[in-house]
Amino acid sequence: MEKHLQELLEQALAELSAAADSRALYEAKMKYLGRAGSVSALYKTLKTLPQEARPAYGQQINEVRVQIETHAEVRAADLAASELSARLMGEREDVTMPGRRARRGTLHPVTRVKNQLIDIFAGMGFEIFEGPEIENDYYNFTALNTPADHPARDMQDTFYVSGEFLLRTQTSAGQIRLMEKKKPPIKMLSPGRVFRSDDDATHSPMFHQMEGLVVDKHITLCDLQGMLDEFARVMFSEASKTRLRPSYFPFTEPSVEVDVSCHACGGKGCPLCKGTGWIEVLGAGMVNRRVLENCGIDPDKYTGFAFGMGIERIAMLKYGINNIKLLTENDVRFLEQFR
Ligand code: 2U9
Repeated sequence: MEKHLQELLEQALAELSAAADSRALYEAKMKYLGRAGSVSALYKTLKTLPQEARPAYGQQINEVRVQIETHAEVRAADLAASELSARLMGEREDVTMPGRRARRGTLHPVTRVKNQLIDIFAGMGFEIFEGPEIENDYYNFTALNTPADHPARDMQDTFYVSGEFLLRTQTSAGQIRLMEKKKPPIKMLSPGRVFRSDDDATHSPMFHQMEGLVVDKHITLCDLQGMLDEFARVMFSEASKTRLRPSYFPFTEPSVEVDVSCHACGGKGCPLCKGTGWIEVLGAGMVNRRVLENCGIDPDKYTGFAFGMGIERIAMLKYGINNIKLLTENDVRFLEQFR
């Protein structure tokens, strides 16, 4: 090989070897093999040579070009491999590093109490039935023996949607719908949202109710109290007792308010039970015979008991919550206490 070609080749190979990265390698290669590169310039000198000298010189230039190309390829592969491994080293994950702990959510206290109530009553054989939130006047009031002039129908208590349609004030409206279709024995539990125009520290315009209904032959108030005793023991304390006080609801006769012995003081008297030893927890009674008749059930053959409670009230009593608004504010500091 001609001396100047040999020198050019050695210089090119040295520069390719010295290239520190792919970019520098590309530039070094272009310096020799690019359109304006030194090797390309050599090809242009061919036509200045005598005809017979051209093939041998041309072959030598080719050899220089091929050697530069081959060396550039080998060098490119080396650089790509070392650049990849440097990148991988930089990105390497430390699998032994402790993970960032994800903050786990909690069930809302109303959901917890609702689930617990469903567990208790489903365990006693109650079926769950959820009716519509928008009801008509008949199912929400008339069928439940609440006549047209009853104060519960007052515009100030009930949210009317339009005409005869309203936001249900009690889940028992849906129970009537089911009773029209299903004949006794009936044992159903209706959890759901209800709406009343009421707003203070213990009342909210929307709250959750749980109403239960049992209709069969020979059902008595004793059956009701036995079942509520079991509910109070599971929900509040193993030592809980219940007592019934006379009351009035249009849909039950007789009607009762149900008190549970205070779970905070065991019945001795404390601020929670206002010194009485008892806490009013729910309302109940024997289903009014007119309600049974409205659903096509013969009240001389069948009797039934019904009860109703506000789930927020149970949650407030159970967890010592003094303002119902805490249950709708969704303050995480409040909610995360319920684990
Ligand atoms: C049918 C017939 C009667 C359900 C009952 C109560 C008594 C009661 C209140 C408790 C607190 C509503 O959420 S609250 O404001 N409920 O006192 N509810 S008896 O009576 C029924 C249910 C269904 C067919």
